[in-house]
Amino acid sequence: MVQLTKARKFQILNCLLRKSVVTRSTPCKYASFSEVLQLQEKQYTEITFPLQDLAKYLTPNVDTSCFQIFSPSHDDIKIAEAFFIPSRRHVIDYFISAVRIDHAPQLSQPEVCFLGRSNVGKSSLIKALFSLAPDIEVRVSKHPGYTKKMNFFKVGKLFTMVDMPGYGYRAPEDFAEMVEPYLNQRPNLKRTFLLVDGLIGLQEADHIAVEMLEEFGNPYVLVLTKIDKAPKSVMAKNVLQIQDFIEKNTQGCFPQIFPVSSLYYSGIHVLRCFIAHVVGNLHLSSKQSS
Ligand SMILES: Nc1nc2c(ncn2[C@@H]2O[C@H](COP(=O)(O)OP(=O)(O)O)[C@@H](O)[C@H]2O)c(=O)[nH]1
Ligand SMILES: [Mg+2]
Repeated sequence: MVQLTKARKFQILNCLLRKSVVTRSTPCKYASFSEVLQLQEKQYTEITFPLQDLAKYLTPNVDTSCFQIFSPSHDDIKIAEAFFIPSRRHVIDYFISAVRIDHAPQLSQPEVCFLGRSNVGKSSLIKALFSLAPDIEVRVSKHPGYTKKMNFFKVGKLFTMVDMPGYGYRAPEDFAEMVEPYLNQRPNLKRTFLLVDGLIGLQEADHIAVEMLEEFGNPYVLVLTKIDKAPKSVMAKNVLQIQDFIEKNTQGCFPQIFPVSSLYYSGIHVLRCFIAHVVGNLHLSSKQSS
């Protein structure tokens, strides 16, 4: 019988994993910030600063000071966007998948990961962030929540983005298998983006993820997904509830929530800017905390 080397087995495993559905980003009209800048103010604010847009749906006594902690200038957003545009010298592409933490590549670049329940919109968000690199392949499993793997994407030599396996009804077991060892052992992990469904808000499994991030002392950010599906009143209620939760129960969570729509690119430009900032590639023109 032919003996396979460890490297060859790993190569075959990766080939098998690549047999999931492959989707490519389709560049959308508003994928680039220069297009958004052409819009009327109302639409510009909706797409660029969805949280600030929401402020007008709240009663005047509501504290919105957390809405603008990270509020980059146009120049900051444009500079950050350049990191997400591929070129011959700055290759942005899918790198590798890993089904176990000891299969994860050892990388020295800073890393950010996207964590959340199955179907919350992790892969779609990564696709939207990479929409200026239309050739990139973002894999969406045929059976949501079935294939448990981490997908690594390289952004040139600058940083790595990781699409984490989704957790769901098997939440504690899913965490123990892969998410927990990754969060606990990844030395170059700079920030975890924990995705929460904008229509539903925080759920039981999200609370487990928050407890884990708090326990390990990992800095993290809450991202509210699919905001195009949520009526503004529902989103306002969820934003305020989550903000209250962050303030009262967390230490490592960034106080500002990032609402996004991967379909309409709302919140995507500012999120690119935040990522570029936390991985150390962007020094903002105005003083911001992160
Ligand atoms: N309307 C809307 N649908 C979204 C958005 N993001 C993701 N979806 C849909 O939600 C489903 C799950 O998305 P996916 O990215 O595969 O979730 P994942 O399992 O967390 O990676 C897919 O049908 C997406 O098309 C969004 O911003 N708006
Ligand atoms: Mg996915």
